Amino acid sequence: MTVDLLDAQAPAVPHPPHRLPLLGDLLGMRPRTPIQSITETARTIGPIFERKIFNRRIVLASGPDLVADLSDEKRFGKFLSPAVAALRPIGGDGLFTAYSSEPNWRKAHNLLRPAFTQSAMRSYHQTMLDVAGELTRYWDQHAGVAPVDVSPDMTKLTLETIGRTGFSHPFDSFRRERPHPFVDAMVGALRHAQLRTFLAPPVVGDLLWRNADRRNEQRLQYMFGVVDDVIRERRESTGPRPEDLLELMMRAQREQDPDQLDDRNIRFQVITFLVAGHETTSGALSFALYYLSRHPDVLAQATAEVDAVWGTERPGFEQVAKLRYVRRVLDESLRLWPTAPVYAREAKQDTLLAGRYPMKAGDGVLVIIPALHRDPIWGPDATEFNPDRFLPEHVKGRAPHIYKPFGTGERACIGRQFAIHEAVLVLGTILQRYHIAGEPEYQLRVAERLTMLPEGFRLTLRRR
Ligand code: MNH
Repeated sequence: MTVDLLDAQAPAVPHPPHRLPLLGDLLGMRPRTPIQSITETARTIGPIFERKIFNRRIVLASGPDLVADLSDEKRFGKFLSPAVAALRPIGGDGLFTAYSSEPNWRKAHNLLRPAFTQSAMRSYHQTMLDVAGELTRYWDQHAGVAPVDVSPDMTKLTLETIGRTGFSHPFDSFRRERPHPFVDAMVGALRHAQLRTFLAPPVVGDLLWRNADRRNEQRLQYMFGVVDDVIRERRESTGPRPEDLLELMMRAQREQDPDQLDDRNIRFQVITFLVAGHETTSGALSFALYYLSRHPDVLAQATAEVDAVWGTERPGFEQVAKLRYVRRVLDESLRLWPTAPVYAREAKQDTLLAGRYPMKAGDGVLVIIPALHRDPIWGPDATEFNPDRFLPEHVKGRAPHIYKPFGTGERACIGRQFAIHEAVLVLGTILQRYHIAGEPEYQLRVAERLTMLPEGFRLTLRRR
């Protein structure tokens, strides 16, 4: 017997007040900061609601019970939200933008997972240290002279790290006045994809966008060209082969591994790692530095830990994970500002979400991570910064599935260990070398691109 779930007595999903014909809930949105706008809506409307923009209806969830249920991998899987689907021209069937049903997703997942285990991080450690050293050489020129603009410098650092560990390809970020043209093209293409999803009214949209689309096509062709050159050079090189992500993919081709990827897919993986692997970690570092600069007690405790564990030496691989307090600062920063703020799930079958809301197979729900991370389940001080929340004794007693900065299930972030090792290493390096101070009058402003980053946040540095 089949039951039509839509006939069941189900509560309607609430929507914001003042819905208009055609425009729907568009006027309630701040187009430049949609996630922050949605997070505020969640606080007033509750843990699940829908938004209708033009004719597109989107269900958004942030309640712990809903997110826990959506984590059931038997009934739900990754959904490509409109914002992620818009990245397909950039990421193709690379890991992040692939549909789980595409064969290349599992092949790439099997092939690349070994490169992201905790032990694999050992092989990236020296490169990460080298790049952190380039940051401090660059910052030394500013120490005691002028404040540094944190987010753009963190973005230089993380792009450089993923470029070198992934593909042995330096972007020379700290030696340039202007960003590398590849970075301009990538940022332009990402911005284009985002604007195109949120600001394209049906029908007239395509005409209005024709010129912008053509410029974007040029950006993509340029990016593909750069990556294809890297791949070709590697294939033709007779010298020693670096051990990086690219080599893993090239070796699988040479050895006819069942999980081998073709050239077109390798290109999409390279671009995917450059995109997914840098702005998220950059934001995490920037928010952590922001909170350190705002909480003198936390800063003192973190600095004391670095001094106790690292002294004045360059840290070895094992010494990074020993910065337990710095790690908690990072975890708590990612709680308040999960820099990849949304992931989406779809029903694999007709089902009731959390036993209440009917979903048809293929229906999608967006998880609003910042709202989940500020849910009252975190306590009356949920919006306050407090790294002690991540003390082992507190983590142990906590409900599962209420902390999701890296997504969920088999489509969760493959780069999690990479990001954590890099971020803790860099925070330790900065605390070891500088007294940092924010500007007292600075008010946190969070810019939203594909990710979230503090904007206009500057630090004054003094060598210790
Ligand atoms: Mn990452 C997927 C957050 C760093 C590479 N990443 C995800 C998802 C989240 C996420 C959330 C799940 C998205 C979804 O379900 O649609 N990632 C982060 C955060 C950081 C981060 C908050 C840093 C902090 N990510 C990194 C780094 C890399 C990386 C560093 C690479 C070196 N992430 C990925 C890839 C995926 C992903 C690749 C897609 C994995 C898959 O679907 O198989």
